[in-house]
Amino acid sequence: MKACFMGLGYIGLPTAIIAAKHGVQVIGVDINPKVVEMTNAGKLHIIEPGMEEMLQEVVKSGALHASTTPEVADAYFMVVPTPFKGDHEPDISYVEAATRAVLPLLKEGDLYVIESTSPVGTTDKMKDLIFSERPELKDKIYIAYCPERVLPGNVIYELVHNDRVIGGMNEESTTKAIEFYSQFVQGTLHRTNCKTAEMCKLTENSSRDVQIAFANELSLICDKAGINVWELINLANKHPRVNILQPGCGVGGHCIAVDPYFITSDFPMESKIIASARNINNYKSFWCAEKVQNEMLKFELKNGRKPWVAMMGLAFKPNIDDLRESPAKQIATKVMQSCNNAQFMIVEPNIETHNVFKLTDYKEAYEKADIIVFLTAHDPFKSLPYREDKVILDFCGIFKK
Ligand code: SAJ
Repeated sequence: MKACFMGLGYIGLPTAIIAAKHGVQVIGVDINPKVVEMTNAGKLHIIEPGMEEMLQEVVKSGALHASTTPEVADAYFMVVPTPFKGDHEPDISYVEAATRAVLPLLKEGDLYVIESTSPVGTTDKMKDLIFSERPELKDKIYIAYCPERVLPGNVIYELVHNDRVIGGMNEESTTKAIEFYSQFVQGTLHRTNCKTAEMCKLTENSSRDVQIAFANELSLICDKAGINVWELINLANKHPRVNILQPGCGVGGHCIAVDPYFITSDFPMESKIIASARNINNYKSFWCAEKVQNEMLKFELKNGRKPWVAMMGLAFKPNIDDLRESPAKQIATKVMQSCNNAQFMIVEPNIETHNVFKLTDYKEAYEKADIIVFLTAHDPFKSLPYREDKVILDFCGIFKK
């Protein structure tokens, strides 16, 4: 069995590597020649623990090779980005371009799968495109949608152990896709249709966004009411049927802050809670930035000098080194741009250097700063002692008590 993965990003590359490790002959395709070159040299261009060793193994054994152009295979996987265009409208042009690239190679009996997070109806659109260009393949190939659900940082485990939802354009397509994924997935493969599978992916991330928005809304209420939100949530969660998530400085990353817009854009009248959750989570970052600016002013008025401010954590979530789409980074940037005469120390223990920020060691910054702003709940911060003599803005629950 030969499989062609279109897109060697955060999902395409790990999936290609795991498939290759489980006996599939894999060709990985990316439009970026640098990515192709690095992959063929056994060098991982993404950040994922344990993945590089596995890449080297499959490149060395010949099970995986990368190229800028697709090759004839038995199964084709579209694992390309679906970004926004205009005002949060999903842009499926990469899925379409990848589909057009494999169109001439498709033959009877092949499997075509979309993994990219996609608006509802995308698989049907690609099916129509394929059959309009290659009408002789009608009823002769298998088409399915199968979203990924892996958590960055834990991809090797989750790619194999998570359950997956597989939605074919017909029963035969679902069965064919299940046959492929069962080569390396140990979790249960759940059957459905394309539209439900597309909506399922959007629902999972929107559900988490709504739950985080609830926690963030509580944090705003508690700030006004003088209640410790962390204690409150901990106590409420003692109820057997309550499970509130944690507030933070906003929602970042490439999925949870993005995917809900794929629903709100297509169903604006119906998706009230989903849209509102997006607004609350975006607003939380502005609110945090304003809090910092206010504390800086208060400090200056009280002490007659500009404060030293430590921004603790830049990554989009705890214990990773991924700064893309990070609310912590946005807040640090916004505050620094609006107050260029204050003294800032930027801390991110998971990276060594940054091309914009000069980084300071976390213990040194904590010692030296007058105002400490905890933006990302990295583990090392939790061992710092609470200091009454400093202004501490704990947006992510480092000192929950
Ligand atoms: N966050 C909070 N409070 C919480 C939990 C998270 O503020 O209680 C914030 C994080 O700090 C971060 C953001 O939410 O800024 C997103 O982090 P995350 O850990 O919730 O999720 P991601 O974006 O790393 O991965 C998600 C996962 N989806 C779900 O948990 C439903 C993952 O399983 C998906 O595969 C991934 O999106 C994806 O690619 O779609």
